[in-house]
Parts: sequence; C-alpha cells; structure tokens
Amino acid sequence: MRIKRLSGNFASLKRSIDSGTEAQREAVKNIIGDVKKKGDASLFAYAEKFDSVSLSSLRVSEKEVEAAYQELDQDLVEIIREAAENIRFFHEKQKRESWITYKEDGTMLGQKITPLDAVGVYVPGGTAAYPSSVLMNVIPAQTAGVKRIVLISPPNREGTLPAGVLVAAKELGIGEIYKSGGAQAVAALAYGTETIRPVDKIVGPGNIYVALAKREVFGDVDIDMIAGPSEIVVLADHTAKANEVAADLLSQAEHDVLASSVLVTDSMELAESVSAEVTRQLETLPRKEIAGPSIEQFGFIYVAESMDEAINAVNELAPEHLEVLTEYPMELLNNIRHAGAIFLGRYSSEPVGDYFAGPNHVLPTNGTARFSSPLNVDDFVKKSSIISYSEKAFQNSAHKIAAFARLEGLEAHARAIEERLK
Ligand code: HSO
Ligand code: ZN
Repeated sequence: MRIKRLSGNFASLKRSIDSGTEAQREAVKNIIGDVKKKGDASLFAYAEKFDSVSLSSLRVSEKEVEAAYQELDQDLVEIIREAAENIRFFHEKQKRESWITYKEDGTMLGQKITPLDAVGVYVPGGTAAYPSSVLMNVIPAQTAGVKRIVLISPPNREGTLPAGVLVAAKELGIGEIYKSGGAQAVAALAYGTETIRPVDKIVGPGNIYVALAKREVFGDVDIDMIAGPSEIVVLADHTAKANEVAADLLSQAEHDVLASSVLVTDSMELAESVSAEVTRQLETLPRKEIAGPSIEQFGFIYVAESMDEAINAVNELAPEHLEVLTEYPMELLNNIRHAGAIFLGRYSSEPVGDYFAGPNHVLPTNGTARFSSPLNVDDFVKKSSIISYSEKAFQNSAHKIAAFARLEGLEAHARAIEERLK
C-alpha cells in the first residue's frame, strides 16, 4: 500500500457520482416507459432478456421459501434471527413520538408522525445479494410502522432468489417478494403492474441501471439515497495491531474494485507493518481479484505528525466507516465530527457492525457523512404539523397576520382573517 506523509493534502474519498452514459440513461427511460405501458408482460420479457430465465410467476412462492430453509444450515438461521433482534433493538431506540403542546391562550400545536403506507426494498443480484442488507433495510421500516413492505430482486438462472435472502425475509415476516431486477423492477415498484401494487418509497442498493431508474422515478415516489462505493478509514496509533488493521482494510476492499480503504496514523512503524501485512493477507483472499485492484487504486496509508493532525484528516475525509484503534479510543470521540459509523476499539471491527451489532450498515458514502445520516427509522415516517387556535389566540394575533398578508400583497389572505372578526 502507498505510504504518504500527511502534509495537509490527501486523496479525497469523493468520487464523481456515476451518472451513466447517454445510452444507459436512454435505456432506463425506455424500460420505465415499457413497464408503465405493458406491466407484467414487460417484466417477464426483461427477465428473459437480462436474467436469461423464463419465469412462470413474478411472485416468490411459499414452496421456494421452504426450499430456502432446506438449503440453509439451521445454525445460520439462528444467526440471522439473532442479528435481526440486535438490529431491531437498536432501531427501537430511534422511534419518535407524535407531540402536542399548548399555550396559555388556548393555542394547540403539534407534530403527528405517520409511517409510510408502502415501501419497496430492492435487493441486488449476484454476489451482492446480501441477507444482511435485507435486515438493514426492512427492520427500520418495520420499526417505523410501515404496514406493507415488499422485496424485489433479479431471479437467478433457476428462476428463484438466493436462500439467504429468502430466509432473512421470512424471518422478518415479509411475504411479498417479487422476481425482477434493474430499472424494470424500480419502475414496477414506482408505478405498479397487474401483480405489483405501487409503493411510496424505494430503498436499497443496486447497479448503475437501478441507480439511474431510482433517480428517474424520484418525485413520483421517494428514494433513500444513491450510494457510492464503500469506504473505511482506520485511525490508529502505535498500540494497534498491524495484522488486525490490514484485515479490516481488506474487508472493505473486497466489496468493490472502487472501494476505498485508508489508514491514518501517527506511527511510521505501524504504517510500514500494515503495508506489508496487506500484501501478505491479500495472497490467500478468495476475492483478491477485487480487493487487490481496490487497494492498489484507492488504498492509502497516511502518516501524520500528531494525532490532532490525523483527526483533522479524518474529519475532512468524512468516511462512511471509521475505526478508531488507539490506546483510548473513547477519548477521541468528542473530536470526531464527520463519519457515518464510528467503531471504537479493536473488538469493534467493521464486520461487527456490517452484520450484527444493531446500527444500520446503510451509511452515507462519498464524503456525504458531512451532512447525512445512516438509514434510520425517520426515513420511513413523515410528519404532519397540527395547528389549532382558540378564539382568544386568534383575536390576539388577527391584525398582525392581516398586516403580514398585506406586506406580501395578498389581500385575500388578510380578508380570510378579517372575515372572522366581524
Ligand atoms: N460494508 C457494507 C455492508 C455489508 N458488508 C454487507 C457485508 N455485507 C457497506 O456498509
Ligand atoms: Zn462490508
């Protein structure tokens, strides 16, 4: 891995957002138009074209779910259950109550919280069909009180979905699961077909076609975010273990050739041993074809003059994941301002959070941790304001409201108030 002195300048984690080629954007628009027009028939046709499978039904059957349980070890089912419990425990803490407040003059003001009616979770295909992402997207929606949650994912060559995904869904009580991928799946969720009723919000990661389609339907429905490649920054001092730091960097690198893994440290000795360890551990990694190029292109080790300088760099980077592997990690927490998830100490390696601890693993990427938050319960509710004035409160303020309206040249507004004073 490249070792550099951190002299104020470092490679930003920001990548330009992939807005696709002209041809891709065109294709996505056509697909969406097609699904709007032809509904189910287009979904069957696209499954043949893009997933090379002729489906007999768009909906996953009970039988397929049973087969998934047969395929998965009981131990793994238990692990998924326990992870789900931990994730639910954490998200329960995020729940907010509606509130009402009264003033002495009889004014009543409030905020009513209402869950969304229907949410669609997109689960990507291939090796990125993560059961953990099913848990992370569905549980906050359930905790928010969303009644209808549907899953949609591209079918494999056998015309079904991965066992882990089906089991995770079933464990959460999700029964409405569809087989469709790419832009056509997003269009079906947004506009509905004969089989699939439309939803109000679409969440979940996906390839460029999914991302472009989500952007295209945004406004007609809500979307979560357009996530960039995954990132980790490890902030470490001389007490960190090089083999552990290297393993953590590689765990992020194996996600994507575009993933970014960065170590910031005040110890040149640690920097050198981590670099050597990364090379050594990479050798035996099954996904070294992905992790290798990722480390080569987007892997950096920065050596700072001091921990203060190192922390400044971390805040500038605003990483998706930050691991703090220093002697007293808790003491640095106050100074860390920008990071999607902060993992403190050597027993809080990133995969602890990816799968199991409870906080969401859908996190702001691409430096957006400066202004956005992990996926959470608030993403699945909306708020309505409540206003109720008493006669006394109205009389007290009527002339001020009418005057304000006339300042804006809106006479009808002023009269709406004054009609009530007669
Ligand atoms: N590190 C990924 C989440 C994930 N890891 C899923 C394993 N499975 C992005 O936060
Ligand atoms: Zn991960």
